[in-house]
Amino acid sequence: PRAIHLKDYRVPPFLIDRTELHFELGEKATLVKSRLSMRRNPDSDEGDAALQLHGDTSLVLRRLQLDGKDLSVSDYQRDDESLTIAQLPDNFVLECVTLIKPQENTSLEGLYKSNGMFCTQCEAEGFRKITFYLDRPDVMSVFTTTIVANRQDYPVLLSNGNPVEQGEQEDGRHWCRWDDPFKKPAYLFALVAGKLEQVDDSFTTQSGREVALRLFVEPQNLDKCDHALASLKRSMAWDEQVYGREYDLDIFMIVAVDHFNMGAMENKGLNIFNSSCVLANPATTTDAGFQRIEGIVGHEYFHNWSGNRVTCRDWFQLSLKEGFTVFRDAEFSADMGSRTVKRIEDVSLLRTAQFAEDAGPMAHPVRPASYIEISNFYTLTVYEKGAEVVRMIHTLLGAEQFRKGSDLYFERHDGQAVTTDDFIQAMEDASGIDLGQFRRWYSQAGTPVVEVSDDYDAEQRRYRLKVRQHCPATPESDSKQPFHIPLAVGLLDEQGNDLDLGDGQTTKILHLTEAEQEFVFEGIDSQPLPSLLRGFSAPVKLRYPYSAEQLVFLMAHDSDGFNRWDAGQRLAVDLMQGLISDYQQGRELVLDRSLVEAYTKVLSDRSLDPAMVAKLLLLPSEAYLAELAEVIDPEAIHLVREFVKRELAQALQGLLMDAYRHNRSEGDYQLNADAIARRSLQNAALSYLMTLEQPRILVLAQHQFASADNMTDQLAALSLIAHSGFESERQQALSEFYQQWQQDPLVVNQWLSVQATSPRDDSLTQVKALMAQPLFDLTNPNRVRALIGAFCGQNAVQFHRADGEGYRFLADQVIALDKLNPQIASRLLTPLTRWKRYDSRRQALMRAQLERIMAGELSKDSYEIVSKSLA
Ligand code: B3K
Ligand code: ZN
Repeated sequence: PRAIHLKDYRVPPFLIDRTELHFELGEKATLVKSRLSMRRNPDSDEGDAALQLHGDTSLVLRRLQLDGKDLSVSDYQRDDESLTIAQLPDNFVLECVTLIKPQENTSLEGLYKSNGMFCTQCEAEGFRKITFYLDRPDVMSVFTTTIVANRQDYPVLLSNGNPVEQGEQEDGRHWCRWDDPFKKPAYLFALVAGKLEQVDDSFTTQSGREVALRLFVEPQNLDKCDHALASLKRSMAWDEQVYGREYDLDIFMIVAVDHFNMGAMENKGLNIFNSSCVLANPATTTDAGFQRIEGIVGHEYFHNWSGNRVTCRDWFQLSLKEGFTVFRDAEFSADMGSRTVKRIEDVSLLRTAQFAEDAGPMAHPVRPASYIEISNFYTLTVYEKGAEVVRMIHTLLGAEQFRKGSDLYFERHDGQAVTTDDFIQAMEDASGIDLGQFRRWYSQAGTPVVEVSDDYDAEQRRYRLKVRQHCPATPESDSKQPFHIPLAVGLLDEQGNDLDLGDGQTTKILHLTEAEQEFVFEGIDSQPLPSLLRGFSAPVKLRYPYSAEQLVFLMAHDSDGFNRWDAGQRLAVDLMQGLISDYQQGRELVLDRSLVEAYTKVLSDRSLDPAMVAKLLLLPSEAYLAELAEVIDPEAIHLVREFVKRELAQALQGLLMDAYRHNRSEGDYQLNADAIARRSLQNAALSYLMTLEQPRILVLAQHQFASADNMTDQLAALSLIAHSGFESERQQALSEFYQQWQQDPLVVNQWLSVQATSPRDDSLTQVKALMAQPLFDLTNPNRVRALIGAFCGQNAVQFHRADGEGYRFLADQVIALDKLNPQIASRLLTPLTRWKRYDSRRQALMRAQLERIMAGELSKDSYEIVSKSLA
């Protein structure tokens, strides 16, 4: 497999003005007829270059016609990936008939079947599995799609745009034609055919146009549609208010499918969703699930402007649409719920998973410079770090100038395929602010480290911050230029009040642009305590030698909600790192009182939002502790975290019990911010209490499990009981839950994950046993993620068992899956790619499995990941 480089980009030599597609859907085979109105691109410098259409090996070419005349095999050349035709006129019509077999397509890319329904996934390069085409995002065309299928099995026939015509045939087949007036690249094409029910709604845009909203689901899911539709309407209103963006077609459709490689897809006017990211009701969906769905529905909807109306020139620019759209959906969620809680969740993900990616063998810039398989670059770096980069632009420009910039961007580039540089340029042009150095965030990989020290001169009433930045080497480059980092800073006085930093400002943005800089604050009456990187103003690792007392103080007083939480995290991390090394040295573990004191304050402070209390109580995750470790010791991390949790539970029993009782509501389920917050605190408290292994607490959990009227409470209780040492009770709860929910595949997935993430020593055996049951299906990515993904990715202590069986298990699964679904196989590999972070024994075991995978025949997807990991 060969790498593709950004520097080799050339404009397409041909354009496609019109694309007319005709699908004859069948059980044995599907015929795809295309009629492409093409011309040479006047902007191309490739002269009379041949036309090279993308086309997967699986396409069976039945007929090819140029301007109505048949072409014979000597008129074109075919290889594994393309079809080449030379000596073409400047304008022509190319017609092509291909035969494909969607029912055999387990890659879930291109046209495939899920539970008897036909559906498509074309991003990034799936359209070439449907027909021969210029399958690149800078070739934008107007599409008309006709779908013909048996009416009985496929009463619903959908594609992009507006339905314009339909009819019946004599043979029991019917057809429907769709017209999409907006030019789009092939990756936004979609087709769905199946026995689907629909729920209708509508939205009136700010200019008074009525848009029909339609959610299509399998009949058994009709009671799970309300939340997605309500989220969609909120998204549409939000994008009008915050970005001035109105929806453009008369109809917006969402389809839920069970077999899907990722969360959802923003196809023009016809979003296709993984059923797990759209279907919800209180009995089957947790609060986190509801919030996730709202965010994803928003994300896909927002793509209509940031992605579809303005799209990417090439796939190196992926973050142009993804980073920006994640930023948009995060702000949407922040506006719909608690801003601080949303920020805490996003930063937690970034600091654990994205920072780990940035420090691993697959590290790449937000705008990668090369790839072997683009599917491997739908990463936390492109999405989450990309969103942080857009957030920093927002910080540097301020809300008003940022809005001017986005307006200019959408206006200037509507209908175009552009680059991240075009985005920055629009921001610069609209605001007049220089983002020259800032652009390095797009081209340099790695997580910058920012080290801060300070001194205070009482006589001069002067406070100074010394700041140094550096960025560790990553595979693509050893030396990094300094980044432009907006560092948001506040200074607290002895009472914990913010100092005025000029003009009544209590938070100031310091512009770090050099490797070393000094910032001076004048007129400071006493030694202040700095609150640094407020709101996590840049995706960096911040170092400042805070003492435990200072952190406890910040936890109680910082006016920045994010930093209050982060002070608690720092305090806990410091203590736990000490305990991890105590454990490794065989010393007795003793928990320092500072954490107990801090948590006592948190639990006693009735003025705090319960959601915030729940977040403050959550100890740093094992994944975060691993990311911070020099050499990761999964066992020590797990045991120490459990120890700290138990010690805290012992010391705070009374307060935790109060928090549990006070926030628990039996019956009267509600889904609003207040109720969600209370449930989160209730379940956080129960999770601490369960570590005490007391029968009376077990009874509480069992009662909650049995009486719950919502999945949040039921699943929280199940997972605590299932991960406990109460043997018969855990088996009973697991089997009752399965009995109750076996008909609901999404809930069964949750049940699988609970077992896969159990820290008990028998969990690998359990996972294997579950895989052997008929309910498991290697061709269903949700099942694979729920069981194999959860075990390997979220159960560090068992995946990293000393005997290496976890690694062998993952390698076995990847080898089997790579033949069926390369995208899922290569995703699953992530935990093995981090082998360099472990002790030498584990390194050898992990490496051996990577080498075993490498020895077989591999997809491009897995080849890229494994070869880069071993390099
Ligand atoms: N754009 C899609 C992701 C497609 C992934 C293809 N391997 C979903 C999203 O980010 O909205
Ligand atoms: Zn997206």
